Amino acid sequence: MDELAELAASAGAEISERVVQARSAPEAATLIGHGKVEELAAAVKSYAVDVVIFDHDLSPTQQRNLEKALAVKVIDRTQLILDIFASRARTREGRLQVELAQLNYLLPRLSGHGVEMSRLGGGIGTRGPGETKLETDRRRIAKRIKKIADDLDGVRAGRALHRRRRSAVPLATLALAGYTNAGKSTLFNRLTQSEVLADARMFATLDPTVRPLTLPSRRRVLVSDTVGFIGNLPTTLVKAFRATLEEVTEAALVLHVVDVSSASAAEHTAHVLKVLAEIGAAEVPQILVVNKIDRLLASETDTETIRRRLWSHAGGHGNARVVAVSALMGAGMDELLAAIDEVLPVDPLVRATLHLPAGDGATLALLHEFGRVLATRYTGEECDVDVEIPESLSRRLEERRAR
Ligand SMILES: Nc1nc2c(ncn2[C@@H]2O[C@H](COP(=O)(O)OP(=O)(O)OP(=O)(O)O)[C@@H](O)[C@H]2O)c(=O)[nH]1
Ligand SMILES: [Mg+2]
Repeated sequence: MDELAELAASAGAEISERVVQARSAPEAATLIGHGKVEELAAAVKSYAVDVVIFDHDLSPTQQRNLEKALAVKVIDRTQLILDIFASRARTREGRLQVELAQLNYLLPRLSGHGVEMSRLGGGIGTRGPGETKLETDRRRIAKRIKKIADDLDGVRAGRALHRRRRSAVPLATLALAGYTNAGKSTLFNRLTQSEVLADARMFATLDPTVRPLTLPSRRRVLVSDTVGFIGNLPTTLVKAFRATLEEVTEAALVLHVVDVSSASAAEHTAHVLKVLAEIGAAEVPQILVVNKIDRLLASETDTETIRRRLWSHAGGHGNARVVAVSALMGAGMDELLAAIDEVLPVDPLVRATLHLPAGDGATLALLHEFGRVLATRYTGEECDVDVEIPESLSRRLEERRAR
């Protein structure tokens, strides 16, 4: 309920009243049962509320019955989150993703309306002979979904190209991931000296942002800030943001940020680990960044204690590096940077056979300087060189030859 209140506040709502109903089973018509509906109706009147938000999925019938009985708008948690997303999406891809999620949410609900919406109506040219409104609605939505999916494919192809270009330059990506409000954007700003929006509202970040960062080892990497996670998100919604989450799956290292000052920190950690596994990022090396330690008592900041607490709800991953920081105050940044340098899979060595013009002294010199030349075979004007070199050099050479 606290999380729902926070979400509602993030959507711009003011909370007038919380009502809790305990039942052995949900009631089919109204979820909460008649007596409770009456009590709720009285509260709606006395506080003059505009909207009632349920922390439970509502069936289309329940939603309709409740709206009739309460005479105000009734929404559930998913719709609230969709509303927040819709108001935050800035990029074209973000907007398309949100619309896709909204339509996917709507489609199964339409079928629920079956009987009422099957009325034949006017609207010349909107439907064929004998076609029901439901069918036209479904078809229109399905068509729109298809169109958005195509548009998204286009946007994603462009993005994949971007990422390929990015990976042609040997820069690893660090992805910030974590529960909404954990402090990812604050840490992003701290690490990269940027000023992306960091805000107490949930889901402040929707579209990924990427900035360069130079590590103490002088290696340059890219840091990517991403959309936050939240519990009980319908899979259709999660899927709509798959593209954004690709930043995480394709990263060399995930900085899993958790707000340790939250009473639910352990649940949040477990949830994020679960989602990371679902999107195929379970194998990506991870550092658990324990954030907001400025809010803890000094006696609570012991890393081992924190680790035990955070892993109480999660299986596995218990051996990830844990670094305690305060992104807001800047504490622990040196430790975090050192940990990144240690954990980041370094430019690994690759074996290759290069086919070069025999006169390409510059390349041969590079190979000798940065790698190991195992054998050289000359055939006339050309030569084959067996080498063991850092991947970044191999990529640089390929790129040079492609030009
Ligand atoms: N006390 C304290 N507050 C912090 C710290 N880091 C972030 N915050 C606050 O936590 C709130 C959320 O921070 P963000 O950086 O926007 O969090 P986020 O993870 O990017 O959140 P979303 O983008 O909404 O998922 C803001 O009000 C920050 O000022 C910290 O180390 N200490
Ligand atoms: Mg953010």
